[in-house]
Amino acid sequence: MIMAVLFHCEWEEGEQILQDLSAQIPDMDIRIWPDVGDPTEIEFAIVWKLPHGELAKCPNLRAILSPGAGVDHLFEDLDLPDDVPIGRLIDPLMADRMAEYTASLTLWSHRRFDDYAVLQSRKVWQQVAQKDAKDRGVGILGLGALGLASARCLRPFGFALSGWSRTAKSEPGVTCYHGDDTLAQFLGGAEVLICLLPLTSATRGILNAATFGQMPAGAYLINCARGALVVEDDLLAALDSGQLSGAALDVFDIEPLPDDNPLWTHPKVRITPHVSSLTAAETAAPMLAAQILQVQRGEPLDGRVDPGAEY
Ligand code: NDP
Ligand code: OXD
Repeated sequence: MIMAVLFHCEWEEGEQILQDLSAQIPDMDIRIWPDVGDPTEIEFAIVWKLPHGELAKCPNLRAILSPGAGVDHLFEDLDLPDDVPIGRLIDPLMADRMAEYTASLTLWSHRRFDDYAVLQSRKVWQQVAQKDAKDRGVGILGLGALGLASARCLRPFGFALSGWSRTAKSEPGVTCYHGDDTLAQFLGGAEVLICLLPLTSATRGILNAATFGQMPAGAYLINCARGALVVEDDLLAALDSGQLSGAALDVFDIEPLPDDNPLWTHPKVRITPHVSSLTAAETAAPMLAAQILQVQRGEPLDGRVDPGAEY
């Protein structure tokens, strides 16, 4: 019987991932969706935002692999087969890329460059009060692969670092909180909040009027995870009231961000187009090929997702 891989990834890097995969698993028949052929021949799916219902048509799937770190795009498919292992990328290069982004924006906010940009626009020579890093609380929502890399990148600056996760964690130089009961306490110390949570049923809309209200007045939000973690109207209200001093947003509920979205022109918002940590073919293709081989050999799957937790 022919065994095939279904591939769907519309990123610019998708073409290179495909080429590298073809070289690394030459005996596999890679089929680019929608040219699935006989769906009973599909053994593996490497898919990003595949239209919902398509995986359910492949009865012999042995693994579903995300070419990114997030798997919310899979769990949003109500017809996702529930008995097939799901793998995601845990890639040190992506962690480095994310840490560069979150550290840059943390320093940007800490050193008040937005305030200086406003003063410059008015030709005002004025020094703004500056805290030392040890007095600046930086909180990281999500202490997983990317959250931990961000914490480790920021640690040498001496910030008062804290992190929040679902299960207990221990990380030098980071005050670790876990579980819903500790969220308010964690947020109370987050003058800069870096969001690196997966989007799940438990985290959707977690950043809202109530949780913004638990942060110190004038806190700064950096969201690199998923747009739907944030209630956008509440974010706009918190920015307008001054509860938040600003936000750096890389991800949005609807991407690309529609032209008429007020975030585009909000003076306190910095926008990047979902670039904080792009998948790199150079590292992703070998990891995806290795995941396929692991399943074929009956070995544990790297980056295996817990379907109950949705990440
Ligand atoms: P991980 O799964 O490694 O880490 C997720 C972290 O969130 C873990 O610490 C986990 O807790 C915590 N968490 C999950 N659910 C809850 C909850 N209900 N309450 C408290 N904590 C929770 O993910 P990654 O670090 O690899 O990636 C994080 C997200 O970043 C991805 O899901 C994706 O959406 C986004 N991303 C964005 C990119 C971009 O370019 N903008 C690029 C790559 C990823 P615990 O440790 O206890 O399990
Ligand atoms: C990812 C992403 O999850 O790029 O990898 O958003």
